Amino acid sequence: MTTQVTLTQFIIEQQRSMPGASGDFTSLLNDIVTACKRISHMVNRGALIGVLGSAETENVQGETQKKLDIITNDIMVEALEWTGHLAGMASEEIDDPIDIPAQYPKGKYLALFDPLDGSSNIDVNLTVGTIFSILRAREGIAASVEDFLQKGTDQVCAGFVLYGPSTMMILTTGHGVNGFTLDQDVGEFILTHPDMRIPEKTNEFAINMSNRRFWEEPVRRYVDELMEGEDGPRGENFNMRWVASMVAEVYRILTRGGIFMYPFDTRDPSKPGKLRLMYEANPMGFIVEQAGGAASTGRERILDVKPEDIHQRVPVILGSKNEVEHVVSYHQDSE
Ligand code: P6P
Repeated sequence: MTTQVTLTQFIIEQQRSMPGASGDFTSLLNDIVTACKRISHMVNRGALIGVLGSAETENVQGETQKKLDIITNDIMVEALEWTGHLAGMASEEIDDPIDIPAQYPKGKYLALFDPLDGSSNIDVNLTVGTIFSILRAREGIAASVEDFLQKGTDQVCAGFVLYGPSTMMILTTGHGVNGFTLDQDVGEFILTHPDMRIPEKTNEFAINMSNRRFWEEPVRRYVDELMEGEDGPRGENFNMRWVASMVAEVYRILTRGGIFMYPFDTRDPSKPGKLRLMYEANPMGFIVEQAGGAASTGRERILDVKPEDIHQRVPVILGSKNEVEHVVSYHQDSE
């Protein structure tokens, strides 16, 4: 009989190793897991229950929302607001911080999330996911906007759930990265990928090449050299992938290495990148670093960026350490 370790068992055993752990965090994580199981079921049912397509509304990012963007946001909020573990929430889909209703106690954590990352792929049945980040709050006090503006290094936990051929949860609490696969028959996430590590070297890069004319020179120089292959300065050939779903790209990098870039973009100087710091770049940066990779804006470590706004965007260059350092060195050269 193979002893399968469930996510619940894994979290409780980790809690035992933390002196003074009250079990609040364990309970919060289990509530997030329940929400993500519900989202997995909803995403999987898709066209069968009429949840595909546009909601004909826009989010704070000015992006047209899919029906599932709103549905999954509501699932996360409804699963977490009553638990007494949170002092507030922030979501990609909601302009302002989400208050905990007065009838519920305020807890000692903040949850920030992108409820359905890559949702432009949902109508074409490609992998999407939920990304979440947990910060500490001022216990028992309703969170202010300033309470959310903590650096990525202050994260207690970061994770993402992939809704793909398998539903998987990738999680870090600062002690490495572990992957769990949802056993749909049992309804439990099972530890299938313990202690995930990103290979330092890679020959695979991910970037949306159609934006090349908007990149800064260091990124153009780096990508052009990859494209020159073995005849160019790198002396070897590279492969490219672009799924347009960050969760899928990051999981691929965790399993076989690679570098993912959504760099500074001159299209709109008010938007230094497309991806959002608080609930995309920071959680993914925490996970990638914990797996032995690196995560940079090109000019500074993502986890060191001092947040100014809950929905602020940053350039993102993350993955195999050697390649991220290569891109950073080209930014330094240009300065
Ligand atoms: P583009 C999805 O909308 C997302 O936020 C990330 O998951 C993904 O990496 C990126 O945007 C894709 O952007 O411009 O290629 O559609």
